[in-house]
Amino acid sequence: MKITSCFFYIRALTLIVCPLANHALAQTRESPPVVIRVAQGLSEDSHLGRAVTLFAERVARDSAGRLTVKPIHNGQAGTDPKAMQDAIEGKLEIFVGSTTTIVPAYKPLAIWDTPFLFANYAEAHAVLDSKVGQSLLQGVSESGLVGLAYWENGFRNMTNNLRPVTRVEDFAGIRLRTMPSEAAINTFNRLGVDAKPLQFAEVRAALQNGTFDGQENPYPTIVSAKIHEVQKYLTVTNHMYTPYGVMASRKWWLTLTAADQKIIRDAAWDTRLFQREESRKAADAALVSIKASGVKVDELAIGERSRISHRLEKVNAVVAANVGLPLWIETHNQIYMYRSRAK
Ligand code: TK8
Repeated sequence: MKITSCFFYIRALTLIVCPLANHALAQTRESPPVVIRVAQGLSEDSHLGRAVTLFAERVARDSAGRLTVKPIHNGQAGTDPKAMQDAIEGKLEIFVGSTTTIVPAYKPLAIWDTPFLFANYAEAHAVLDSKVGQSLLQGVSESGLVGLAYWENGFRNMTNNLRPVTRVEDFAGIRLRTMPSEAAINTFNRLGVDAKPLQFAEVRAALQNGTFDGQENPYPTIVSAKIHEVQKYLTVTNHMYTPYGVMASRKWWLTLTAADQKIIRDAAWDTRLFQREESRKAADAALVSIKASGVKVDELAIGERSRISHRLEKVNAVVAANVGLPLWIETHNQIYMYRSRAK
């Protein structure tokens, strides 16, 4: 090969390769491939597990495969507080947990622990997605987490091994596991229960070995953790609606480009509709499974719900003080507005 033609080849090669290499470099600099671990406490086939799968597909699609979601199901990333702490420290990218379990990191979220706050699913969804719900979610960033969306754990119902509970008096002395939240503990203690917090992952064993007599959770969560297999009685109390918070690590979030943040935020937000729908269907199916497994399911006797609400007025006052009166009032205004429109 002559020197001149050799030079020509090298020159041609540089012209082709250099722009490609530069382009790849620019891409890497702006938006490197990202792995997003998403930890959640229920099984892979639960409504929550399937929602995380959908979220993963959506993120992969919208980022052309550059952002990869790696779900961690069944609490395999550790207890809820551990996963939350890891997210705060930047050791985990996203944590999906009951807002109640996030209260220790961001107190105002305790507003959602108000007993009997929501009358039905539609009302809960409307208020959570309203201005007051969303600005609360934005406030979470003070805690080291970034709130992306509210998904649904659902209306909670009480189970136990001691006796059927249909009247206020029946709650007496039941050793009940609650979530680690002041409002949850106060609610049940006011009803005469001996309420103590315990990590969700340990609930089944604690019921089985008799450390606790009962617990309270939405139907699909009970079934996902096989809690119904170690419980005799369930009362349809619907005493609290717990949202799930889809929470990103703020430390990690701030390393992302605005475009990637948008892809992830939009995917979490849009997935809420699928997740809530699946959660509702799962609640119906789970109740059937719970009954089929031999658990006796009771309703509260007529008039008992208002007796219970009356007993819980002091709990409301504590929640209002903890979250601040403006948030308390704004939330209740939003609920009343929704109710008057829904009529
Ligand atoms: C799942 C928890 C759980 C919660 C609880 O990780 O602790 O009782 O209801 O569902 O979020």
